[in-house]
Amino acid sequence: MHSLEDLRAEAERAIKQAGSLKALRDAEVAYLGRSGKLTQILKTLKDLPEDKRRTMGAEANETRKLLELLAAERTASLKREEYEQKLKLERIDITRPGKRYHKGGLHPLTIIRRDIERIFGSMGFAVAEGPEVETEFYNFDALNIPADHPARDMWDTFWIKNPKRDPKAQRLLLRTHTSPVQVRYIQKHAPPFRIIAPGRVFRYEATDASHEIQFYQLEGLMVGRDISLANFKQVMQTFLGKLFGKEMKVRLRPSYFPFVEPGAEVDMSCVQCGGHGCSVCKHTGWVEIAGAGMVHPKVFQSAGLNPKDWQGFAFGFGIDRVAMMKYKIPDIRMFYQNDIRFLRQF
Ligand code: FA5
Repeated sequence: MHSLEDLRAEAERAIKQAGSLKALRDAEVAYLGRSGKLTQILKTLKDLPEDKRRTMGAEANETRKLLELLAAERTASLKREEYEQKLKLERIDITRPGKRYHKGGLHPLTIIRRDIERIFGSMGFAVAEGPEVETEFYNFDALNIPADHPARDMWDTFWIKNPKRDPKAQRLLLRTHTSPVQVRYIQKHAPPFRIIAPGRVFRYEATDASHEIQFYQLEGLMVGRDISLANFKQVMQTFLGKLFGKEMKVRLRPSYFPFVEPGAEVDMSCVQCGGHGCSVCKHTGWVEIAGAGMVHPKVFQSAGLNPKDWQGFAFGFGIDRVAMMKYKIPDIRMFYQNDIRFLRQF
């Protein structure tokens, strides 16, 4: 009897003190399980004399019931405790500031390219494209720049190795300007037409605040029976006015590009100082933005068009340079460094 009482006290303690459901399960197995201590006692009953067996059997069964009841209560309270603990840990503090969600944004060059396309679109210009890996023919020859022409030096070129060493294959290069798109477009479309061709170009040259080895150009081409440079000046002035949101002046200076005749450099009034003179325009009031001119008869010929029937203007400017002026960015290389502090400002 003594040992049953001891066992009961011991088991009660173990059940009450079980700090987790796992510890409680262990205590239940240790006392009430198939080879648990109480079960062992019940097994020895059969060896006792009849009267002792009865009282002891009744006591042992009572003990078992009591312990089972205690264990059930303890299970319930442990489950409640664990649940409350979980609630406490998972509590959501709705007064805390939320986690900041970083949205992606458009690159400034993408933004300005889309603006430019929209403005020219409103003036009836379609968008054309050409390959970045170009043939020597479209980048140079068809633009009246034969292999021995000194003007080839105007464009420092990345040449692409001919892997098959096929002597008859066209030499390939990374296009140095978007002008080859003029030829590709004229070959496939009947005039009159007006297009712009934005795209990436490459030059094998040293970089500085206004020069990159890869940058974006925008080519423009308008062909008809009587298109003139006066039309070009008006188109340019309208375009710049819309892009910068104020009246802009444009002036043309004679210049040379083999694929136009006459050729010109295009200056616009300085956005920074409004034409009064500042460090951006080197105190001239003008900033150079593009090359332009009337499409050379030889270009029409190499694209299969009769220059006696058609004429038109072409121009090409650096999108990066225009973006620099619009957003007042001092160094072109900032566009390509992927510095998130820079990019987030747009
Ligand atoms: C040309 O590339 C001619 N294809 C433009 C043209 C088109 C003339 C049609 C006539 C008719 P140029 O090499 O000057 O020209 O480049 C044109 C513009 O590209 C420059 O005015 C400048 O804005 C930009 N540019 C030139 N080199 C760089 C460079 N390394 N980095 C950034 N922008 C450049």
